[in-house]
Amino acid sequence: MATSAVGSTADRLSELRIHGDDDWTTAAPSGLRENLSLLSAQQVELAKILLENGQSHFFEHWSNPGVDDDQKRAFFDQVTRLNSSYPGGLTSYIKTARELLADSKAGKNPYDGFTPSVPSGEVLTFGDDTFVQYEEAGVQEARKAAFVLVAGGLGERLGYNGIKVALPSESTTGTCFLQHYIEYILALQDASCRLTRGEGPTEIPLAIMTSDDTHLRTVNLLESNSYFGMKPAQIKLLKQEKVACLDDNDARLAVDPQNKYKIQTKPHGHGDVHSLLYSSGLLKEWHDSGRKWVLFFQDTNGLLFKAIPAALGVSATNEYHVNSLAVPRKAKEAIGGITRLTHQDGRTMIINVEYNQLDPLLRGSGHPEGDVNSETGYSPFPGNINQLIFEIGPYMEELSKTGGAIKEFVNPKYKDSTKTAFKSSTRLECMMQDYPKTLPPSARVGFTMMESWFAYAPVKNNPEDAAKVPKGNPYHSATSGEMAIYRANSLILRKAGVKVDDPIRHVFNGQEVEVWPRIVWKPKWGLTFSSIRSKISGNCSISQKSTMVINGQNIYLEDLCLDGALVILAVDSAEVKVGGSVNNSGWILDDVDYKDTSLPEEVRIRGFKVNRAETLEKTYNEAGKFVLKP
Ligand code: UGB
Repeated sequence: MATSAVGSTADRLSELRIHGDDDWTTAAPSGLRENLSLLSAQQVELAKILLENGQSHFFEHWSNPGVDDDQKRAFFDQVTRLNSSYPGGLTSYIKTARELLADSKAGKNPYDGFTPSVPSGEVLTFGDDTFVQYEEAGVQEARKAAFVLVAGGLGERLGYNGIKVALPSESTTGTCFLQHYIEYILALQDASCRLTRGEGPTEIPLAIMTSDDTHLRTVNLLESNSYFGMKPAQIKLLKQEKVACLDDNDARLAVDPQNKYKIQTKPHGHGDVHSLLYSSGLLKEWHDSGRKWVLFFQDTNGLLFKAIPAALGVSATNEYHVNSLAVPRKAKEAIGGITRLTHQDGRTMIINVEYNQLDPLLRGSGHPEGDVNSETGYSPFPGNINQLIFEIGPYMEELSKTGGAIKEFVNPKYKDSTKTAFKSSTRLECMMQDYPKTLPPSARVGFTMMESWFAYAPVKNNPEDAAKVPKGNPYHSATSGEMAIYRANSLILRKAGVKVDDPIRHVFNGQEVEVWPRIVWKPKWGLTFSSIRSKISGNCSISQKSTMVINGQNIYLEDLCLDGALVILAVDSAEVKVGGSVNNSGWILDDVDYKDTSLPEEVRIRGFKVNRAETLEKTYNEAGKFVLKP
């Protein structure tokens, strides 16, 4: 049925000619010419853009009018989305793609003319006086902050079927990453408002960047859990669009292998977050409501928020426009290296050099050994953990010039050394940490280096790949991510004066890890080191086999000797002193195999499940002062 509200093909053709257009249609493929009657004026303009940019191949296999018409319209709906979601539209996308593909074919190094060197930044040691002061400064500033979680990635390396923010960060309480993050932000909000007695903004907003791969499941996770205690209006979701795939060096857009009326698309990368914050007006809204800081973070780092207060304190004290969090990096670890780049013309910048580019950059600039550890056992370049803190004023100013466009790159896998054909389609990509690349030299760009044990333990690798990680390098798996939380909490309590037993070593899913006591607390109990220290007194000890869950703000450990499992839940108005000896069989970690499909995926990928053999569990639901002393 070829009838259409916009008239017949002949009418459309003559109408276009009457409007003084060149007769572009004669050069158009017949598949398009014959279907013109289906298109609106706006869609005709888009068709012209495609033809002008060498994309006529899409129409070569179009059926006659009356066949697949809905799919043809859907094609133009997709073209409309791709054109409007990219700064400068498809013309600009294709032009940039051609330039970057030509550079890639010529083997041009994006860092040509730059010499890398190790930058200096703020190096923090957990728990010392400087650290504690920065934490306090950070909590003070927090009410003026807005958080941005980039969660549009599918996590192909992890191979998990759900969204990563729904994965439990640890299996003692089963708290998923998103809940964990939201509870930390709420705890920061409360602590900051208490410290500043409610001056200025009192709610910390959270934006979450999603994609078609993660959007609906993120909405469902939030809605089915009452937003984990946050007000729904505090959370804004920004969905990123994918970009068109490229089939060759001329930037011919790829036809979807499953559907000839569709352009194949792939994710553009986390760098989209800047243009989305800008184009949605959210950044302006935050700025106008008196916010000063924007904090970006990634989907699966269960330790990150331990580092946030001090890092924000560094930003505020040093007046950094951009502050990247970093940890010591092992050579070849899949995290970028923070590098000072000095150009022949004298320009310098401190920027992340991505893990796959650091080695060639070093080899090409007088370091023939490439990305290797120094005598310290670590790469001399601090490892970027992609936790970024921007001062909102300078950030807004920059985005008003760039619209949030970030320098892109392309990474085609060539079939052979002639570099004329690709093994599979590629696309342009961009990374959020490349934002400082367009900043003027006067911008205050710094970094804050923290110890990895308390700042960084992402969940990115599936068990099989994790088991193959070179010995001594972190696994970045669900197993190591969870064990890192217990280790950090044990070490923090040790630093606060608790005698915590040494860990044992155990192999789960082919990965040897340290197993510390399974100690977990809610963020409102232990937001900063000084708040944790203030809740511990006397002689406390915790054995290796123990599990301790602290779920309440005002729970105090005093002369507690724990050898087993202890779970305490208390409302904020209940003050509970916990002491004495707790002895029971506790909770045991039973080994499981990741190939055992009878178990849920989130259990299998960590290689163990918790067997809750015996527990002392106490709940305090009412206001008052209580003592728990078995
Ligand atoms: N993400 C999106 O939101 N959209 C996208 O299109 C893609 C990703 P990965 P990778 O510190 O851990 C980054 O895949 O390759 C989100 C830094 O580039 O985990 O490991 C996604 O949901 C690297 O410099 O990134 O590398 C996730 O939350 C290093 O710092 C986040 O972006 C490393 O992370 C990161 O996606 C690290």
